[in-house]
Amino acid sequence: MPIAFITGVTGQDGSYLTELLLAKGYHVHGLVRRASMFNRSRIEHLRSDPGIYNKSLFLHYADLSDATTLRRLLLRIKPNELYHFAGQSHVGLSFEIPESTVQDAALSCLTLLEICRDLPNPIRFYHAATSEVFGATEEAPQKESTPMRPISPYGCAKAFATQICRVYREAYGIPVCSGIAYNHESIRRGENFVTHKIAKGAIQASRGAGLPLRLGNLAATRDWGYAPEYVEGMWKMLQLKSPRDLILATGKECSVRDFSKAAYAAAGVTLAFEGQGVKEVGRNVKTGSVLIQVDSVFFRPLEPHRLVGDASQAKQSIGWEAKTCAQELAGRLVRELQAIPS
Ligand code: G4F
Repeated sequence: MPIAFITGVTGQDGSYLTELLLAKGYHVHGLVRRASMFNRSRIEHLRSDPGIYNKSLFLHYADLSDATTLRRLLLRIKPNELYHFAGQSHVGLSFEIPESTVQDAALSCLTLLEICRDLPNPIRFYHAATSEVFGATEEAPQKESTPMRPISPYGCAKAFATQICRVYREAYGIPVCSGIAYNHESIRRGENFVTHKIAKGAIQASRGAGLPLRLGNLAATRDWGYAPEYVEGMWKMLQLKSPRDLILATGKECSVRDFSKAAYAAAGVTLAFEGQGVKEVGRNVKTGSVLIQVDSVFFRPLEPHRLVGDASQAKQSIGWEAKTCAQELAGRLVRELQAIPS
């Protein structure tokens, strides 16, 4: 039975991947950051299942900076596959806390590679890279060959990690690959990411509750897909005989404004936008009330140009293709959040 080790097992991708791997008969070992209060809500349904917890799912508590502990764990567990997701991943926040973000996103990856280099048995290693490495790119859609031009501390750290993974693959033969994943969302996404924030705002607006939702750059566009589909692509990437870097994306762009319209429509509210820049508002077409306002607090010092990915190599080499587009995703998030008892 294959054994996987997942850093960031309590996050969105870690939790979906855990479910996928358990269903495939893996034993999954997850790394959880030490804290006085744990946030394990995304895997609580697995942790509280006596047929799963400590039978096929095992949790280990350590920080990414505890290199000795990580080495000891990997030597003892001897995983076949390692998925590295852990770390601060909010782009806006990375401008506020750049040092710890770079520590998490860049140096921890190097630490894990160094450990893998010394292990007696090779571990297949998935590194969670991101479209943020392309930043101010002039090419759209981006391909695996598109030059990296990151424009955030997080993007810079991920660009380093992606490059160092390639170096260790080529120099030491470590079977490591970086999945250059574009935004992938679900109801397990943190509430400070824009899709979750909008879906929640749409539900509140449909119930007639609360103040207008405050958002940042409405014109920003992203290539948004559905997270469970992406973790399947990540697993497939590691099954390649010679793992290589691949883009995981839908290939379609959607603005924050259009995502909001789709989410509010799914909640039964028709939105129309008027005004420009920080004066732009989203109104309820029926009642005329302002439901969305722009707040410059949520703007970032720099915003990527046009992040949209060409995933044709993933289709060719691992048969992976995104199925859910941004509009469908918006509706899905609203319906799934509505179904959660409050
Ligand atoms: O939801 P976001 O914060 O995601 P972002 O910055 O694209 O990053 C996510 O996807 C990347 C690619 O996969 C990952 F590397 C990264 O780790 C993370 O998972 O923001 C999306 C867009 C941005 O352009 C932002 O400026 O939405 C814009 N936005 C507008 N108003 C907002 C808001 N973003 C947030 N978080 N909150 C707002 O109120």
